[in-house]
Amino acid sequence: MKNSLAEAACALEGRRRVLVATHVNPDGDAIGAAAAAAPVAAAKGCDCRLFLGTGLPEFLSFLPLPCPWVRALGDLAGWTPDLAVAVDCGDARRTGALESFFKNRAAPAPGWELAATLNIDHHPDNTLFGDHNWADSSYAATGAMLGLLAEHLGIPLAGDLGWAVYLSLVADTGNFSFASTDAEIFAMAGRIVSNGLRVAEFTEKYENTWSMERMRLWGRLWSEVTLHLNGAVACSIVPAVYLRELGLKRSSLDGYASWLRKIRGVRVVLFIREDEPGRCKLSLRSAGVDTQKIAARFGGGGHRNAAGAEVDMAPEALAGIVLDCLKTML
Ligand SMILES: [Mn+2]
Repeated sequence: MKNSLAEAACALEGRRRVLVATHVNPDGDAIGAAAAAAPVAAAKGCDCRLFLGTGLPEFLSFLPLPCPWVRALGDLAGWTPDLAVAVDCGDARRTGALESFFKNRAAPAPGWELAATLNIDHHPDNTLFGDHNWADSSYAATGAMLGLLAEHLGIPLAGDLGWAVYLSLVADTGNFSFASTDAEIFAMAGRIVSNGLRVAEFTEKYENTWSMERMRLWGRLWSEVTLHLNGAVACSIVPAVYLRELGLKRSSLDGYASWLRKIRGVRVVLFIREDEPGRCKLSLRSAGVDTQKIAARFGGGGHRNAAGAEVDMAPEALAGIVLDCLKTML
């Protein structure tokens, strides 16, 4: 019962107002899982809101959202949840402005003292920070867990809910290509398609949407990739000025790191985005090398094959340290 689908289903019982939150700078699984959680709660009779503290990324704005969303808690304008659900967050810190609520139940506004918390996630280092939890790293995507929860409650994965769960599956399996892509994932995708999702229509909205500026940025970065440790590591650094010059947002780099795995012989991708002088986002992608261990050294987290951290350091210095770590691991 503890830490299970049953516990998650039970946590929804008798709730009236459910706030769904996900991690800052959300990816496809985060938005898909959040958008899937709302109809699940709504089917139990709840009024729902989404909290997206860092906004809805442009490349995911095609997804129909099931309920109103807010960027700041103040925008809830007196609407008070009796359950707050965090999806795709390994720990409370990932929820941004809701961190102290999820961590210590510090009420951001009067009335919040009565709200319980539910944590649904698939990160292996999940800290079980909810009053109720369902954390299981055997799932390829948090959205797949929401899909199972919906089906458990008798809600078919169709319409907008189908789109939300499908987005999660596609995003966290790298278009059904990572090791986490198992028969269950294909079976769930199959049920969604049986229920009416048109794959080509989804792909058109999700994939074929690039601006020329984004294409130019990737081209520039690809021309500057360096190889290390006998070709086993590909390293790419994005100075902040590149994005500024092209008028691009950070989200224009989503998916970039995984692409470098295409280089023959590369087992680890080391990708560093400079956000401001002395502050970087480190992203690691690998085949079989435990990158979560490296990210954890910098206070970050993630999965074995995909991990990241925010680091106060210059990009070149950070690259040097990570390459030293990798030298002992490869
Ligand atoms: Mn995920």
